[in-house]
Amino acid sequence: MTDQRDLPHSPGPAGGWGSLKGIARIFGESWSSPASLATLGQLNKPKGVMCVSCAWPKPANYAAFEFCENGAKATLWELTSARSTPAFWADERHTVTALRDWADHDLEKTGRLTHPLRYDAASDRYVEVTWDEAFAGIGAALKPLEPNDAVFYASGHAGLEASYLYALLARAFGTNNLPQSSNMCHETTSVGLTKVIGSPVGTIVWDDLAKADAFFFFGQNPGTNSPRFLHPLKEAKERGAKIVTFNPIIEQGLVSFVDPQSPAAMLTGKATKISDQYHQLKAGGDIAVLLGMCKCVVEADDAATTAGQAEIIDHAFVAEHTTGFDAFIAQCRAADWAEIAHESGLTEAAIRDAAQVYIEAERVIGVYGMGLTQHAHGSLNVAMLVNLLLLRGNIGRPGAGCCPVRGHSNVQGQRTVGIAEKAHLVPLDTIDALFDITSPRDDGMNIVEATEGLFAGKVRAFVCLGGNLLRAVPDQQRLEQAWGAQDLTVMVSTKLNRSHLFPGKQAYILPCLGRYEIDAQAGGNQVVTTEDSFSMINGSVGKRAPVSDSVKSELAIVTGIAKAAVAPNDKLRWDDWTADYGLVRDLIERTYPEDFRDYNARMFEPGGFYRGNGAHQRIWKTESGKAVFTTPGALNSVGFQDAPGRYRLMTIRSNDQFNTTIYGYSDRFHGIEGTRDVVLMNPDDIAEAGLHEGQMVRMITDTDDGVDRQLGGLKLTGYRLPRGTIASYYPECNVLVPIGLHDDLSKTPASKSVPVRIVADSV
Ligand SMILES: Nc1nc2c(c(=O)[nH]1)N[C@H]1C(S)=C(S)[C@@H](COP(=O)(O)OP(=O)(O)OC[C@H]3O[C@@H](n4cnc5c(=O)[nH]c(N)nc54)[C@H](O)[C@@H]3O)O[C@H]1N2
Ligand SMILES: Nc1nc2c(c(=O)[nH]1)N[C@H]1C(S)=C(S)[C@@H](COP(=O)(O)OP(=O)(O)OC[C@H]3O[C@@H](n4cnc5c(=O)[nH]c(N)nc54)[C@H](O)[C@@H]3O)O[C@H]1N2
Ligand SMILES: [Mo]
Repeated sequence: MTDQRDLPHSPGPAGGWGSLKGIARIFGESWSSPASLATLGQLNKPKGVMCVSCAWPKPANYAAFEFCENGAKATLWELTSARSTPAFWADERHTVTALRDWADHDLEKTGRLTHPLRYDAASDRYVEVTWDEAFAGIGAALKPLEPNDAVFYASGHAGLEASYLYALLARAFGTNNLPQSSNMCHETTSVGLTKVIGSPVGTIVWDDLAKADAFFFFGQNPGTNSPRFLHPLKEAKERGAKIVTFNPIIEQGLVSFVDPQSPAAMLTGKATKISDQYHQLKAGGDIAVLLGMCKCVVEADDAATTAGQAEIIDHAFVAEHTTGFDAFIAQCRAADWAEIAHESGLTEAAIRDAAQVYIEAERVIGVYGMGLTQHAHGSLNVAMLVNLLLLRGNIGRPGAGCCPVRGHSNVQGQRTVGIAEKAHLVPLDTIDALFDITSPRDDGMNIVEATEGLFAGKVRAFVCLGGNLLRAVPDQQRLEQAWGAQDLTVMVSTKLNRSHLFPGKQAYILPCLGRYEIDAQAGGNQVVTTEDSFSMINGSVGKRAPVSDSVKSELAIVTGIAKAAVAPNDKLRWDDWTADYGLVRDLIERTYPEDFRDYNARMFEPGGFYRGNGAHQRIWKTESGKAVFTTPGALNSVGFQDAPGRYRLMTIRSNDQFNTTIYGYSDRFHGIEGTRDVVLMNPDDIAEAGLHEGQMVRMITDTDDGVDRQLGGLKLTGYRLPRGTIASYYPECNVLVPIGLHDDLSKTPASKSVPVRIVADSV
């Protein structure tokens, strides 16, 4: 267990007064009105508003304040009283070109977008247009295109209703080019987990959290990215459950937590210790760790069998439910500890300690996030975690399972209702029959393919339902050059961001309502629904006055574009659907009857209604109909060889950001204040490289694909990290990530293991 004194800073526990100070600072900075505080009290409760931050589930037995530090920040950030009106563009300093020198934080701080805007190349500014002009312009630009030359991206914000119609718009237009933010995120889960257990999503539900005896965290950071998770973890610790963490960096939320909801804890400062064991493995070292742990389980089972004791491996489960067991355990037996230690950066003893917790626990949940998914062999990482769980039947029974923690609040749900570039994932025959259209049957492009399509000049138009692709995607500099060459760019957004500053030949920014606002349509005020990480569907009701009379709901924008771009027919009732979202929910239910039974009636059930999951009931929708043990073909998940002076760069999140939205420059958990331009590195690595702490350095991507990728102006900061693993912030680092470096199965960019060199910066 790492002692906090080993860290270069004293972050204090997650939660506690620090979290309240963090909220108060954003409240001050974002100029939210005091009324916005009332909105916080409505978050994540039935008939309240579902938080726009992460996808962590909402408990049926909710607390008085069912929000966290970062949910509050995201809420206040959206409820800012600052407005980015057309007048902003009248200022002579605000040309699109000039704004490229602005930081992400400053662009978003201009406030909520209030009017539809069109790019005017002559003045290099955006100018106000009417909605009719915008839709007509977009329709006219889309119609002449080859359908597969247009891309319809979604970042997991928009609700299920708008998302379903967005997918319908793309297919009626003639393409399956429906990439989504999960392509950069949990696509590894969608593809890798499906391959081994037949489920593209996690298998646990809320009740399982209260029953598990042990949690194993692989590369997920609840303290920053899903802080409400800390409450069930605290409860788990109080009833004696064990938590074991594998993470190259110390994440404070996995060390200790003070529950801000508990007056006693707040007043005494009494923190709950979260992780019993914290193992700082090398970035990309998880396959070796998991192989080592599985080896221990196999050895323990052999020993128990020899001694006539109860088996450790659940052989009945293995025989009935799995394939590939014999080959896998043969590899476990043959695995060499020296190699495992070398590849993981951990000692055999440390891995044995972790395995012992696994062996002793009756019910285990394996939790993971970007630390497993964003690697060249990310799918293998996921399969290895599944191997460990399968050995003792830890999937599909109470208190046990696999828990990938999702990102955006509706990222999982958008996939459920058809935003998918892979044709076989969507019931296209049903959709065609419902709407009298002919959906294309060929696969569309994911984000990596669409980005390569842009580099090749093949992609001619991009419509973005939320997001900030130019910051989120690898090879940022190359993308900025290619993006503006398109015929059309359309961004449905709440705030200004860098993606708006590289307009296509025709370019529109379409401002949308946020989820907190009243969504009034011809049929009355509307509800939107979202799906969380546990496949629960929740209704969300906006309660605040819209940010301006000139913004539209995401659904109304989708139907506006559809009417302008898609041939009309009697079954495409875009106006009726806009008037009443309940009709759209009926359509979703007809398209996915098993998942959405009685949808309109059930959407306000406390905690949401469960969409169901085969693997949760041990129904394996894999090729063989069984859960699959995977024999690893690699011992680390990085896509390159180690070499002297070559480091594994992991791109990390600060506690003061939501993806490309930078709230501020205070990352108190990592102890980085006032700047994001840093590289964190082991002091011994710094010395060996002949550099010194505090020096300005430059990172250079160490690949030989002929592309020069560099990022300078970074302060070298000594940090407790394994040798060879370094860390720096996302999204700034995306200039360094090659588009071709991605998970081999799912093409999720390998943002947690980028090969870089470090040199002193001359500036
Ligand atoms: N406040 C806030 N909340 C968020 C977000 C945000 O940016 N800010 N983003 C949202 C989104 S879209 C997503 S997808 C989720 C992301 O949430 P997470 O999945 O937690 O993502 P990260 O913080 O990028 O990375 C997780 C952890 O992986 C560790 N790690 C890196 N490499 C390795 C490795 O090789 N092995 C192991 N075992 N660990 C490794 C990192 O140190 C980090 O602690 O959060 C969502 N919630
Ligand atoms: N190097 C590196 N790259 C990464 C990652 C990493 O860890 N490292 N993480 C990846 C991950 S996990 C993800 S999910 C992607 C995220 O990529 P994106 O989803 O593309 O990016 P976001 O930052 O979430 O998008 C922010 C923008 O969304 C808009 N927005 C906010 N709320 C709403 C809304 O309610 N509706 C609409 N229409 N728009 C809204 C605002 O204009 C805001 O500027 O980035 C990926 N890129
Ligand atoms: Mo994500």
